Amino acid sequence: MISEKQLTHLSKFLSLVLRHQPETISIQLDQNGWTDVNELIEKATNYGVKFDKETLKHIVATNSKKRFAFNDTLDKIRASQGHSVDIELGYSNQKPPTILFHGTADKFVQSILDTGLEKRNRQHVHLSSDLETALKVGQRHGKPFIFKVLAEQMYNDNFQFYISDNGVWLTDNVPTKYLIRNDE
Ligand code: HQG
Repeated sequence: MISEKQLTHLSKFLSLVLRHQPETISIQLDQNGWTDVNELIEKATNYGVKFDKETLKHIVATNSKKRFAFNDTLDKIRASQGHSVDIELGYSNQKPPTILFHGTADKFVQSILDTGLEKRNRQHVHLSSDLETALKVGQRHGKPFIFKVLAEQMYNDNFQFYISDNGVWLTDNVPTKYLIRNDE
């Protein structure tokens, strides 16, 4: 049986190659972010990271954030969001809840108030429908700070919103006028 620690390690490795640096193991993502499962396993093995399709299925099914998804025929896999590489996830524009949350760190607050939320290295700004998730996301960067995003108002002003297969809300940018400090 594979340990929790090994599963976490593998999940991080998959995030690296399926979101950011497929070239690390010489795989390519297609325009929608998919890569062939057998090729992924083979190239990862050549790179020194060994796993089989059953383990991959286990990760897709049990990963805490459901970060990865198979296609219908289970021969392709992709990350559901979080990419820095330029791909088209193909989600359609959807009306978001009235308020969404963005978790960040204290040290970024002033800059965010100056320029709004930007996608930085990723393809989208990431938002969540619950405060708890936003807190966890913020904690990754330092002392967490939460912004409320006036998402429905943005949508009515013709900003596009997408929800990923694993429930993360995505948009291109959030201008300052749609941001409310959660401590206000
Ligand atoms: C900040 C994880 C200064 C932004 C999470 C964030 C998420 C600014 C950082 C997903 C800024 C980028 C994404 C501005 C934005 N000035 N800082 N104008 N605009 N920022 O990691 O949202 O666990 O690229 O606030 O759960 O933290 O990997 O984005 O702090 O869903 O599956 O720039 O990654 O998913 O950081 O996280 P990131 P994020 P996984």
